[in-house]
Amino acid sequence: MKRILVTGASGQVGSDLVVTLRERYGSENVLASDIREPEGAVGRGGPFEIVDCTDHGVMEQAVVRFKADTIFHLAAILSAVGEADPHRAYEVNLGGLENTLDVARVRECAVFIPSSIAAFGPSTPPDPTPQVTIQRPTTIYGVTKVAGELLADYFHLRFGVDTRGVRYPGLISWVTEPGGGTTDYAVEIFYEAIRKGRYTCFLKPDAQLDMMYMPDAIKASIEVMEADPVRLINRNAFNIAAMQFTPEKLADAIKKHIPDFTIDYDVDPLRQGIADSWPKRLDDTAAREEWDWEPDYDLDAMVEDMLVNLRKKLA
Ligand code: NAD
Ligand code: AKB
Repeated sequence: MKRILVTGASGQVGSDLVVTLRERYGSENVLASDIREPEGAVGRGGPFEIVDCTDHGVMEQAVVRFKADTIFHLAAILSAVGEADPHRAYEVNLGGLENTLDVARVRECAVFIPSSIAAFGPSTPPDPTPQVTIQRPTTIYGVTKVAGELLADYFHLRFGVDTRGVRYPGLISWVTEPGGGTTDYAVEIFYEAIRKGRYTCFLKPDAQLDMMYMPDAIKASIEVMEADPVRLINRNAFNIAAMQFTPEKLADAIKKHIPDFTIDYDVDPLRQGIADSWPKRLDDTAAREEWDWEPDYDLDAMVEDMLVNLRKKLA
C-alpha cells in the first residue's frame, strides 16, 4: 500500500481510519473521499475530494488522478437507514461496490471491503457464529453485505483482484457519531451518560450483540490488508471479535465510572427485530489463525477509554 483512496471517509469508520492511514503511510499518500464534507481531522490533515462511488466514471477518475494502488471502500448505507430506503441502500452498497471492484480490476488496485455481523440472519447459529455458515439476512443492508462478500470473492477468483475484508461487529467510537445503524445505541449511551446522566435505550436490556472498539477495528482493517497472502484461506469477510454485551451490561460498566447513571428502555421494534436476527458472538478463529488477529480492548478497557476521550471532546 503506497497510494490509498478511502471512500465514505467522512463516516464513523473513515474518520478514524484515515487518520491512522495517514500516520502510517504519509498524509500525502491517503486521499479521503465522500459525498459529504468531513468534520475534524479528516478534512484538515490531508487531501479530501467529493467522490460518489455510485458513479463509475467519477470513481475511476479519482483512482487515476491520485495514482491509487489500494482502495478502502467504506461508503455504505447502514441497517436502520437502509430499511427506510432499501433502493438507495442497494444502489450505494452493491452498485458502489461493483463500481469500486471494476475500477480496481482495470487500474490494478487492492481493495478492502468491510462486511458486518449484518451478513447473518435468524437461521444462522448465533453463539458462536462460525466463519462459514448459513447467511440468510432479513435486512436490505444484510442482503447487500452477503452479496458484497460474494462479489469480492468473485473479483478475486475471476480477475485476480486483491480483495480482502472483515466482518465488523457493532463499532463503538468517539470521533464521529454513527451513521444510522442498529448498534448505534452503544455509542449514544456514552454521549447521554456524560451530558445527562441517563439514557433511554431503543434495544431491550438483554439484547446481546458482538461489539468492538474502533481502535481494534482499524487495527484489523490494516492488518488484514498487510497480511501475507499465502496464509489467507478465507481472504474476504473474516469474522473478527473482541467483546459481547447487552445494553444492561454496558450500562453497568458505565456506572463504575458514573455511579448515578441510569438507563431505561423504549424499545424500537424495527431495530430490536434487526438485533434479534444478528449473531451474539462471532467465532474469529480463522482470523486468529490466518493473520494473527487479536483485539486489544475488552468491555472495561473500552468504556474507560471512551469516557476519557468523549469527556475531552464534549468539554
Ligand atoms: P457511516 O454511515 O458512518 O459512513 C458511511 C459514509 O459513506 C458516510 O459518510 C456517507 O456520506 C458515505 N456515503 C454514502 N453514500 C455514498 C456514496 N454514494 N458515495 C460515497 N460515499 C457515500 O458508516 P461507517 O460506520 O463508517 O461504516 C463504514 C463501513 O463499515 C460500511 O461498509 C459499513 O457497512 C461497515 N460496518 C460498520 C459498522 C459500524 O458499527 N459502524 C459495523 C459493521 C460494518
Ligand atoms: C449497523 O448497526 O447497521 C452497523 C453494523 C453492525 O453493521 N453498526
